[in-house]
Amino acid sequence: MILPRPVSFAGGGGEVGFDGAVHVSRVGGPAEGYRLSITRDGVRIRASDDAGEFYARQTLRQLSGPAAFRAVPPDRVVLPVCEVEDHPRFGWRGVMLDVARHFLPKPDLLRYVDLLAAHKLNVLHLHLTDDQGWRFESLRFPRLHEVGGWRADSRFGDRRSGGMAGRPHGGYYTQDDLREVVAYAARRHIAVVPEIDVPGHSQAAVAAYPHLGAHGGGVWTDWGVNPNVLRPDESTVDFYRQVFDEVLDVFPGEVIGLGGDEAEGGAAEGGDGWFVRRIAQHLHQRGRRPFGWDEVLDAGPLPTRTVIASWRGEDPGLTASERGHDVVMCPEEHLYLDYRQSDDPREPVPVGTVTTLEDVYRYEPPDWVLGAQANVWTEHLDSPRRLDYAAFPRLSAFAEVVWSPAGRDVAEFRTRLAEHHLPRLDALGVEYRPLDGPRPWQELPGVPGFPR
Ligand code: TNX
Repeated sequence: MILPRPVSFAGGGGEVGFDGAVHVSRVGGPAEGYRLSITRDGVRIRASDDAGEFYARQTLRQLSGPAAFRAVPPDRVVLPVCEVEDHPRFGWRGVMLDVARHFLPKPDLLRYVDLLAAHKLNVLHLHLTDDQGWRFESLRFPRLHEVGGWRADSRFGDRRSGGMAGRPHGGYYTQDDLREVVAYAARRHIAVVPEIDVPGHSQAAVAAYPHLGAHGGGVWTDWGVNPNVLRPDESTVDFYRQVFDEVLDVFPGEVIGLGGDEAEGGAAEGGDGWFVRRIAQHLHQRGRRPFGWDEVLDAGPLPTRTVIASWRGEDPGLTASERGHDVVMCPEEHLYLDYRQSDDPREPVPVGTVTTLEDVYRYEPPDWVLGAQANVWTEHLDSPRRLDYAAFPRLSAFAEVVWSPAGRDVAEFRTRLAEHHLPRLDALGVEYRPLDGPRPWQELPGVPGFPR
């Protein structure tokens, strides 16, 4: 009944009333771990650390019934007498939200932090910049958010369709907004990892400051891989060092993303990857760990502490590990939540390959990685309702992949999800994809996709 499934659960039979009183203590044990004892004498949490206590309380909330997930939970609930022992399998249990392609307003972002916490996920990777939008307020270079923060139009559905949506899109977070998100997440034991994508996926920045690019152009209104990359010279590196210094000021966490994906042609002065190497060195010198998509492995030698996100399957992750890097797995064939959830023709804006709930659940990360993350790209997710549909319940399956011991049973998971977890998502108001397909208003007939 608990999700993600704990390491062990022993039901003692019977039930006890619970009014919120919990006896908490610290004991030695695995990081983020806890033991929850519900007996006739009361509720007791023995946790390894603060995170462990936090996760014990999440489990307690789950055992309290779906109403515990409402904005006003019941004062008194009935709990099963039981003993739960639990700790996560991986230390990086992440979700990447692409807030660049479509801006996610701050209240909705905070709601996602709560949803991650309820699933015992602990990394929120924010993809803050891309060709189609710049979402980070820069005090030094304000045109980045003022000009780069909005676009005149968007492609309607897949980029291979001829159509445009015919309306502008925009938004950005102030530095105060982002400090608030970081603090809100920290209270829920979630680290926020910002990403400023270089040297590709940068046309919003080039639109704001044309000297950064070779070709100029406005904030991009198309989707896809854009050959218009940053100009590979010292002055552009210097500009970005200043931008990253502002980012470091807002995000105190160790890991800072520099993107590095799909930079066709490379920003290459003295070889491909020159730009990525310079930025990685800068972050390293400032005491942080650079974090890049697996293409950065072609950039030449990077600081060993650089963390690699392996998205083109797991092989790049293996290469990275051989070079001494820590690896976060996010293979697109399992963990791209923008990809369609079935081959049902009613599936809204069907892009990518079929990635069912079961496909996500069956992903088995190797033991030697830091962890894994699910990536939610938002070209076709232009509202929180669309985001909910794409993310859930696949993100619930993912939470179990990164938390629970290996050797899981898909059929058992599906039953537990349907009987116990979907009612919690209902109570939270998450507009997930029902297991048997979209509700009529979740379909988007006429918006062209590109199923692979
Ligand atoms: C590839 S994965 C991208 C994104 C797109 C995504 C669409 C990666 C590092 N780059 O720019 O949004 O595919 O699925």
